[in-house]
Amino acid sequence: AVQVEDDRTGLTPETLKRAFLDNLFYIQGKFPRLATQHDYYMALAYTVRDRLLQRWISTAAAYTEQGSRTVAYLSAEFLMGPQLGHNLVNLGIYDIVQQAVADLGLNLDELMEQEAEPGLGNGGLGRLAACYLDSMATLEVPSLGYGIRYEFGIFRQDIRNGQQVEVTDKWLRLGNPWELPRPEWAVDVKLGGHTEAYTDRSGRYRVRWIPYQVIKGVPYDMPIAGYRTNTCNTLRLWSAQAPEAFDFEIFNSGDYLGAVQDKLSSENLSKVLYPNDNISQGKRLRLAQQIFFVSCSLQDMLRILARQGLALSQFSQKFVIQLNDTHPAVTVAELMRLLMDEHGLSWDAAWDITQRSIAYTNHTLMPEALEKWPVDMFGQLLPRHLEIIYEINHRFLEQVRARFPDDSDRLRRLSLIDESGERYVRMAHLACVGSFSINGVAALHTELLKQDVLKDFYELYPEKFNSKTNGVTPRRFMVLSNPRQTEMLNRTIGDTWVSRLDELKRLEAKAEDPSFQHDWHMIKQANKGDLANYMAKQNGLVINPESLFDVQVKRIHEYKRQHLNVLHIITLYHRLKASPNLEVPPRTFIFGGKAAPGYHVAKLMIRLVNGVAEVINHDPAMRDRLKVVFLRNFNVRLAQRIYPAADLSEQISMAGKEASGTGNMKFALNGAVTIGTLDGANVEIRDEVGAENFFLFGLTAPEVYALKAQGYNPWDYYQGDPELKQALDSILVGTFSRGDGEVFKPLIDSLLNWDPYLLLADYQDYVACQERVGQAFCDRTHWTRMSILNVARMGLFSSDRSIQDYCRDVWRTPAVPIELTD
Ligand code: 26Q
Repeated sequence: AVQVEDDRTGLTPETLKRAFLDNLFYIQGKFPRLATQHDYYMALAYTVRDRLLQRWISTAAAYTEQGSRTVAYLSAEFLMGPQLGHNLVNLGIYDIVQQAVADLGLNLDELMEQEAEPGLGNGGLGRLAACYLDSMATLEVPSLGYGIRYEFGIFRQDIRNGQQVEVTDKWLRLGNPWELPRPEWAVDVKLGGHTEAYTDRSGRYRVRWIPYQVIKGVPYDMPIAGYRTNTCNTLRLWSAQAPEAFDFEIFNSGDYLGAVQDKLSSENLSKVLYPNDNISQGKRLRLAQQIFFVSCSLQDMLRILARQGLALSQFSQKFVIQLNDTHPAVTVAELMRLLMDEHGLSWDAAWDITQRSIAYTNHTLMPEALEKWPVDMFGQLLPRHLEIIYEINHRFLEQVRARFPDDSDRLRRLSLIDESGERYVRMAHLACVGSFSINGVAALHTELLKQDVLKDFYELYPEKFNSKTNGVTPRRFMVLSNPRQTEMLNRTIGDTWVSRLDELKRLEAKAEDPSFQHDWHMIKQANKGDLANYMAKQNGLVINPESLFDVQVKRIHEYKRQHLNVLHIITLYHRLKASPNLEVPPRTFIFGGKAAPGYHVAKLMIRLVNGVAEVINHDPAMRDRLKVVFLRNFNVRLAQRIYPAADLSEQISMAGKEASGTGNMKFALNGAVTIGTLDGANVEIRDEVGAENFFLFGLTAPEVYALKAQGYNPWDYYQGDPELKQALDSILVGTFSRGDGEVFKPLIDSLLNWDPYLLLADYQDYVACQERVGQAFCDRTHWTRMSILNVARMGLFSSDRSIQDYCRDVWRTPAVPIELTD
């Protein structure tokens, strides 16, 4: 029989072209003469989506039939980035589609540029969630991501007069072809009000919650395709809506306009992503967002459980819930409430299920990032949950008292309620007590959790603690973003490394091969040329692609120390002014990253980078020697342009502050060499690539603690180092602020008086280390060899490895291969 390819599933060029034009006509309602680039993008996106849906349906059918054990990954953030290119890679049709659209006179890169990226996250934590979804699908692990469908993602960053300006991110404006609304699975979430005790018909004590407000959560599903597997999992994001009738009848009888107002305020819940990274403000709306997506997700899991004919007692066999930090930690109380109040289970039965189902990942050592909610606020919004938390705490502290008699200090430290001043609910404590697994995100981070932040919990429950070093997906951060290096890898070691990253090891044999080194260098040059063109367009600068591209891109934060990088630049500038014949390679310093809108010092740091850039880039003596560039609006799309072009990766946080870092891995995978402290995953990166291929500087975490304990005085360093003094003084007198001696005063004052992140203590070692970097870069063979070995030894840092570790040690979820059905 003649096999005719289906227009919705076929993968040949002819079928793809036909489907594409069909979608342009019937979905966009345009014919080619009228179609915009965006219309073409949408037509292509729907063409790709059709192919995903076929896999999605087969996957859902298999999981339902087999009742597969499923990971529920709960995260307030999923920083997905653009979907079109990534889906083309994972479906294995990138090249075919590129050719097909070219045949129609279109350019795939240009179409991909049309997509508004879903920026539903701040930085590392949100991007990690996205990498993990990719790896779970690739490893055929049944999984459901649960989060919030923010109408406004992370703000767009504009730079005006050297300063950050925030612009709202209306990413849904032109429609989102990558989501399917599922209104039939909407659920209600209660907020506010009070509770009442009553006795049920069998004489049991029960509690009923009379809420002040009910909000409807509507799920929107995004397909998550694995790399060259048939698996297509789901990311389910909840959108808040006013319920149909509730507020009309009960609260606002007669007041139509008032009721419409209330509806609007309900919809505010999923309106905007909080733009803070590693800092928690106790805002009521933020807590409402957390309970909203947690309650929706748990109700959805209970619906799925019932649909598959499973009993409540089987919940922990069907699902394992991974909490991405404490943002969804209210899961512990909400699952208890649902099981007891709505499904009639006893406390003990509900607690058994809860504790067996939940696992918690901690992502921070920063005290100001540990979430705590004022008890009053918590009780007003979630009266029933507060009661449950009090009861959990009561029973928990009883156990602690039995294990550690007469240790009231320990009880105070462990309590779920902080009572040292105003009373707070401690979300990390709730997560620790309510879960069977607690993990850090890098070896050092987990050790510091055990010794410090969660020490008391470690003494109580050592068996719960484990470490899972973060990873990144090589599909997005190599295959999609760095086609040149991908092609060279494929040519050299075949293409199986894409899902088995440790195979990059086989490159080591080539590290000394001059012709291989030459090709490797040329690829880096070409990537740098692309970024130089981008910088010319964006920043109006002529960049020498032969210069050392020294890059720091990440959220702007004092602990990440972008201003230490700036102090080095200023020092180099002063040295070159004083000794024009100094032999240093030309360097281009590249920065990117957003500051939380309310974080004034971080915004000043951006201003400082731009102030230094203005002076250096306009100094004729610096031409072809130094350039400084701040790239606006660092996001996933821009990240994909930057990593492939970097020579040097700046990972210079104060030791003991960066939980893991993941940008460090993306840079090294793309052949950048790292300059860094012994912090987070830098430690493991250095162990893997070898100390000789990594530029280490700075105090270690224990040295940091010792110095602080002994009494740190930044002033001593300022007085003791003329170059440091000159650098700080030049900022203070307005050299980089057009003579204004006030602007940067708060920044410099903080450094001279407190310097909580020890910039001044690490300055000298950093500058000396940068000198060694410069010398190494001048020896091209040496540098290229380091670059090759960095890539060859990145196998450990695939998110596939991280997910395999979670599956083995925490989730116990077997892979479920999917067969395609028509
Ligand atoms: C909390 C409460 C209220 C508002 C906002 C927040 C909030 C939001 C985002 C707190 C923290 C975050 C983000 C934290 C984060 O990105 N942490 C990073 O996680 C990465 C993945 O594990 C690590 O690699 C980084 O080291 C860590 O900083």
